[in-house]
Amino acid sequence: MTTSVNSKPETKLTDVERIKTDSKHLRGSLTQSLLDRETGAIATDDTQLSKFHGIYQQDNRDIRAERKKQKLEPAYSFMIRVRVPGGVMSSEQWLAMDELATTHANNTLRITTRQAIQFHGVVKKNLKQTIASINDSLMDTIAACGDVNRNVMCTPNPVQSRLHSEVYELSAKLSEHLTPKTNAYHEIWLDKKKLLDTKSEQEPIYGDTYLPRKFKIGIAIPPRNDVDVFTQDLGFIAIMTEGQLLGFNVVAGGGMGMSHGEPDTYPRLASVIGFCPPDKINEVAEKVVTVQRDYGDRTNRKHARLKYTIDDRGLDWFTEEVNKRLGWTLQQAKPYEFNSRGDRLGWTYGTDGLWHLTVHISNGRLVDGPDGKLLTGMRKIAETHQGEIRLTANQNLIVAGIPSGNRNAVQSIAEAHGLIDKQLSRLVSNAIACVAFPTCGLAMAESERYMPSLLEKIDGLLDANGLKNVPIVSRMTGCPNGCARPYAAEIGFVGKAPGRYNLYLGASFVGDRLNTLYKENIDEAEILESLEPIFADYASNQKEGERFGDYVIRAGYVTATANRSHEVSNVV
Ligand code: SRM
Ligand code: SF4
Repeated sequence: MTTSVNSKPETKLTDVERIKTDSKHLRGSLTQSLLDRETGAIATDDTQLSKFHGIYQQDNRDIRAERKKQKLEPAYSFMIRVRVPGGVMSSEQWLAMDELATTHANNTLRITTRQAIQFHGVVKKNLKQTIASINDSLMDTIAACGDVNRNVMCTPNPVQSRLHSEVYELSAKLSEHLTPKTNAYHEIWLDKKKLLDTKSEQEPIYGDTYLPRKFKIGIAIPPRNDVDVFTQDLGFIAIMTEGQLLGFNVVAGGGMGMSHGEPDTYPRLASVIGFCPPDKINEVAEKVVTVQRDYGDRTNRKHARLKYTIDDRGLDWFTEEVNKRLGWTLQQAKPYEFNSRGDRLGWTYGTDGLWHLTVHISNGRLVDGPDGKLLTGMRKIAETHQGEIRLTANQNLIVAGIPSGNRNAVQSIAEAHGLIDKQLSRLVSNAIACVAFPTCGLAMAESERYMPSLLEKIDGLLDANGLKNVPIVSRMTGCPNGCARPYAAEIGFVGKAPGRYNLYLGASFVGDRLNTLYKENIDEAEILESLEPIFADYASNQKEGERFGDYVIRAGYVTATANRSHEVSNVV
């Protein structure tokens, strides 16, 4: 937080707070902006409000300089994020998304790191129609972005299918409970009747100015921590006894975002604050949200996430405040154990007697390209498949609930369209990357478009050291915001400038320890030079079953970072 001359904390609210306050519950001048045919953009204030409706204004950065030279406005288009609570959708819904991808977007569908779907490249004149079509398929985009609770994540575990459906139902209800109640979305995008008196409209949980910043919830079903529960503002860890759901451990204060060179910003893993019964998760989430609503920093957006509220005031204060608002006390957390974060690719047989096929999608981008006709393949599967399509936190897809009789048909389509790749390395199957160029306005380096070629080279090094079958969690982002949760990766690459990355090492395999900065601002040659001797050392000196992330700490390449990491090189 900045301080003024008299040393009192700066209390001036951020401009986004003004925009929210003046917006009449997120209406702003969005309707007028959509009608303005002079420009492909929307009004500046509306670019903040559109996020609450799941819409980001972007421009194609590949051609930004050229357009400027030609004195043209940037090539504006919009990214639309569709909420998919728990990542579960029907085949019909998949087909509806596919149709929009090919009619209004850039012929791709993007599975996000939070189990949602993104369209890129939608131009202003098609925005309203696209949102209306999304709603026709019983999906929506409200609260997919903005200072509210985002898509609620949930382990889409196909093996423990009965438990999954119980926990999934809870995550869907939680998502609904925390959805903003404003009528603005329906008025602007769906032409529903306008409320004449917006003053009497209530946002019972958020209040008129919503939250100070984005808020994220994930629910993990051990032994898998695919949702990276400790990176969430609020996480729930399902606790089972003899296959029955007993309740959830509650964790709070996770978050990845930081800024280069600003040590007051940092990634943090969530702290365990207690346990609650299954029927109490909405109540617990609501109280945590209201504590953050009332105490989060509205004067500095870089210091506005729950992790800073907790660190500024103390975990004990926070837990007490939540308990006070609940009117009862969270119980003591119960033991749990995680053993993985990646998806189990290929076929699994569920406790529901149905088959599930998990398909690897490189960095979540479904496109018809040289590596296969992924978009067409999934369309054909969805046309024949009656069950669900589930999106994973590792940007993959599960064709879920396939009766034995349909298994071969799905397998044939998947094979014919390059959706099943038997050659996939362990490194690649455990990797994720954020979008970055050309659409992300904050990207400093490539990510999604670059990571596959870098991984191929790293795989070469692993292979040369006999490590090709060792699973290692690696993640890349094009900037320090952390959209692919890179600070929770055993090997993390964070973009610093075109072609240059910070290299982080030493997070735990299961996601309960952050990594540490090992080398700063290095290019591809330096990345490979840095990793090669470490792999050789690991190959010769690892103890049985010792994970790469643990080894680099024991061998002294970096020191361990428990739950809060700074951008200070910690090489020992
Ligand atoms: Fe993110 C901003 C993409 C998950 C932390 N994120 C952005 C924007 C919208 C850029 C912008 O503000 O203009 C990116 C749009 C790129 C594009 O062209 O599509 C973007 N974030 C993504 C996605 C699509 C990455 C992906 O490859 O899948 C993910 C969408 C998730 C979803 O469905 O809701 C995505 N973003 C995350 C995650 C991971 C997570 O939530 O599990 C994080 C780290 C966790 C966290 O929030 O701390 C994350 N995104 C950020 C931040 C930093 C927030 C902070 O506290 O500092 C920003 C920048 C901001 O908010 O100012 C950001
Ligand atoms: Fe964009 Fe940075 Fe997020 Fe990547 S990590 S999508 S570059 S904001």
